[in-house]
Amino acid sequence: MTTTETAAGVLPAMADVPAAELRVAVIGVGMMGADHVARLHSRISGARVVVVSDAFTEKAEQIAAGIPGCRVVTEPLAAIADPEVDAVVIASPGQFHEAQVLACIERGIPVLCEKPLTMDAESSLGVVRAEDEFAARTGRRLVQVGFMRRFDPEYAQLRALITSGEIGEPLVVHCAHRNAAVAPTFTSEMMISDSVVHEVDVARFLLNEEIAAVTVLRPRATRHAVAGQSDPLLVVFEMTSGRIVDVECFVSTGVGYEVRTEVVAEDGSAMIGLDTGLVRAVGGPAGATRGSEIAPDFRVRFGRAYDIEFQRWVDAARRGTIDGPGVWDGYAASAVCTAGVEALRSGQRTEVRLADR
Ligand code: ISE
Repeated sequence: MTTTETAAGVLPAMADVPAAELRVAVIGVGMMGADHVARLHSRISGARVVVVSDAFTEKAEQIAAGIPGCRVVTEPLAAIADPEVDAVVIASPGQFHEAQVLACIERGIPVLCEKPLTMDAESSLGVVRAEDEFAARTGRRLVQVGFMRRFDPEYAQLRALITSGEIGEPLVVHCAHRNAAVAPTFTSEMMISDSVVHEVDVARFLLNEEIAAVTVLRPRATRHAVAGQSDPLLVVFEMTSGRIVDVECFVSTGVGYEVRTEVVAEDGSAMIGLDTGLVRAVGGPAGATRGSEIAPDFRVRFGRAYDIEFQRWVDAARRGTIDGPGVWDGYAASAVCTAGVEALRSGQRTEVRLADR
């Protein structure tokens, strides 16, 4: 087997990828989209960004100017319809995802859509049905949802450990999801739909089952919380088998980006996210200390996960399909977040309403 050298390490190359490079349109070049353009341009093989699209034309033009052969198509649906585009990355604001993803399915081209898949469970289910209909006709899946943690080597290792049976049956999962700071417009509802949504996917990914009910507790708020918002939150997922996942979500810690996950099982436990990369010992006026750095944000903490995610998506897209979480995962996450926001508002345990698969 041949291999591909990327920033993510040495990845196996797909044996049957076509020779032609994948021509990608990136819709939305804000913080995340711009990061993805840079990634596709400099670290991912087999693809090039040919179109960028953004409501802020100036930003799009500035990004396109740095990529040879890349042009701006301001209207996102025109970018998706462009005959020179083979695949699409959607990093636009969530309220535009539904129409953009449906346009990709309509054209039959692979798409990697950042979360959320759509803004609510009902519209996400509509996307599931549209892609199911395409898959029934062609045997191919087209929509991958950007839950990048599944590609993080630590999460992959944790899942492999659980699957191996070495620590026995998982019983409880403890998660911490901390951001140093958020925009003043970030509400407690967004803590569920924008932040805890990652733990929703992690819980489903690690335990391989659905979430049945959600409860949200509001501990005493930090004085650094966005005015009027509850921060931190404690979110409890009841899995269908009775396992429990708890998530401390705290988005104004003032410290750094910390994401920890500990699985407690019948014959042992395992934890990831300790940020113990390089441990340095230094002297100083207050005495010697030993410590390591904490990533400032998710682009750094999950940089490698994004690279792996993109390389695998490009390899699959060149074969006309996807390789990662799909529409059902996006829909399930929307359904759990809908229940989570309801639980936050009511203070009550709220059951997740999930359609039949
Ligand atoms: C952001 O949208 C993300 O996806 C990050 O991973 C998360 O940590 C952050 O809280 C969200 O706002």
